[in-house]
Amino acid sequence: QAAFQSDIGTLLEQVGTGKESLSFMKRRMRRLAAQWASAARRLDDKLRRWREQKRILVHVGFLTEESGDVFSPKVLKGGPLGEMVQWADILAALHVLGHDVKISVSLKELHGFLGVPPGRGSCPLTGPLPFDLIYTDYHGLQQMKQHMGLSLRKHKCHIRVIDTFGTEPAYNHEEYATRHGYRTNWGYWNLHGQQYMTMFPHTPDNSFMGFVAEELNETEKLFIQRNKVNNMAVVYGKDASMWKGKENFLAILNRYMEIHGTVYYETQRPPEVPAFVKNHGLLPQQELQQLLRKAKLFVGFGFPYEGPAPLEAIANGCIFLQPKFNPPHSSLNHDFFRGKPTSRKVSSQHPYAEQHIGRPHVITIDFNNSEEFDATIREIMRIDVEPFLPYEYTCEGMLERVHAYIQNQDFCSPEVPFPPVNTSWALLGGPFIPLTDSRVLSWASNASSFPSWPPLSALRLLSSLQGQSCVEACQTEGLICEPALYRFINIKEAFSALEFQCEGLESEMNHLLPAFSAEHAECGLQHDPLLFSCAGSSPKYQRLCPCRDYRKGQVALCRDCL
Ligand code: U2F
Repeated sequence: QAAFQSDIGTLLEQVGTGKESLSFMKRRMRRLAAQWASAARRLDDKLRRWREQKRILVHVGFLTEESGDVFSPKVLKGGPLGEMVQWADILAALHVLGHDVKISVSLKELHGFLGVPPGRGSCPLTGPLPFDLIYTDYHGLQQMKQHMGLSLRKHKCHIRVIDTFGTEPAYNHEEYATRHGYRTNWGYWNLHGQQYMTMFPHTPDNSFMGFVAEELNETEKLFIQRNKVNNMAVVYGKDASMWKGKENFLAILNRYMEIHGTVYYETQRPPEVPAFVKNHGLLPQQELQQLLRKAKLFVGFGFPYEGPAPLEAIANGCIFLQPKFNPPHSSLNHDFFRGKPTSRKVSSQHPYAEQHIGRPHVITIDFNNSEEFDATIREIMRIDVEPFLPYEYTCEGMLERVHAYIQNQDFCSPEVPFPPVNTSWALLGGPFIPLTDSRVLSWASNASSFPSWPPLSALRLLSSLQGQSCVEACQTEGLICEPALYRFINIKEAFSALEFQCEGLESEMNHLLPAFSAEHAECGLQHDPLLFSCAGSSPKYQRLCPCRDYRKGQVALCRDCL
């Protein structure tokens, strides 16, 4: 049985020393320890149930010397910290949930934990896997392939890949990606899409892992609001390159506000940062939080994309002002995303902040329009906001979500067989098919004897418009697309239930299927479950979409998912 543990002493010992990245992670764990402990108590009270203790290996591939570890030397020099924030929080969550966690940041440790004899690095693991779950990243996956050889195929259902920006099914399916131009340096592992775990809930095709931000109690919130400096702005960007070419906005901002920055510099102020900016240099996380508590505005100039800092700023009562991207940035038109295994369209610097939080905490505007930028700064100085942190980014929210994944996600059991075809969906009609309905389908009761998570009762069947993805179709009904439920709607009866008249019915490998093609009244079923995908659209298709509800502030979980 897994018992919540609030003492993180043994975790800190395990994390090891000798790299700035590890020291950064340990400082963060210590700083948030009390917050994790009180969240654990609250979740324990809420769940009150037996939880199986899992044997978990965490192999952080990008921090291994063998992968080149380009991150560690830049920790104190303005390099990316978002990944370290996330790994520190994953480790803390797994530990606090009471699992048996082992940590590896080198190939030697990986071999040791997997029981591969020293010096026989590329020898396949022959015995049973000594872990129930392995959390790693793309680098780690590659290392495991090289060093576990063929046995990786046998054990891969136990693997979870921490993948910041996400991997869409079309890129993950090796054969399909190769044939249809979705091959990248990263994808093609033929995993189940939900084995990839992202930093933000980018696409429901992947699982949302996330991280946490600092929480404030009511007294702290009041204190912060009282002490806000109305004309103080902090610019987002710890590397000087992020400020390049932004003189125009800085000049406008400087008309109204005192501008602060936390840009790394060695001996001299970087030329990209004008003299009127009060640059603090790169700050320790705790001191950055203090600065954000005073500031009214946190302003992004377009890079870095989708980092943790805007959530920290909003949690500390700042308004986050950021540029809208029109056209959106993606792997098709922007270098940063090029080669990443996703076609996701990034509509602003921080789409989560834009879409899931929004005004008054987040203001997203066209930065090409100087007048609008000027007017927005003046507006910001007039409005008051309260500190805000979405539940899914609190320690309790992260523990709840990770607990639910660990106890329920299962990529090792055989797939539920597709339902029999002699069922009568047409009886039900209406835009949704509530499978809890008393006229519940014969196959559904049959299928429900197979474990499903999210439960089948959460399924709501919808069709998309032509050119619309299932992500969007579900969203327009206040629901979320749930790829785990595709297998229940990949049947011809689902078409008649939605009143599509099929002239023909084909089963194909195409990540947009199941779908209806109006031109020839063709109904297409998905041939390969690995290609079930919420993302993707075509003007040719009206897609069939398995939607579900979600908990307020916890989009990863349906109402009956806990
Ligand atoms: C993102 O990585 P970044 O590290 O650039 O993301 P940020 O949002 O800037 O900040 C990450 C953390 O850095 C901390 C801050 C955040 O938790 O508290 N920090 C700090 O300690 N001291 C400072 O002076 C300033 C910030 C993203 F997370 C990555 O996944 C991407 O690879 C990267 C590029 O898009 O952006």
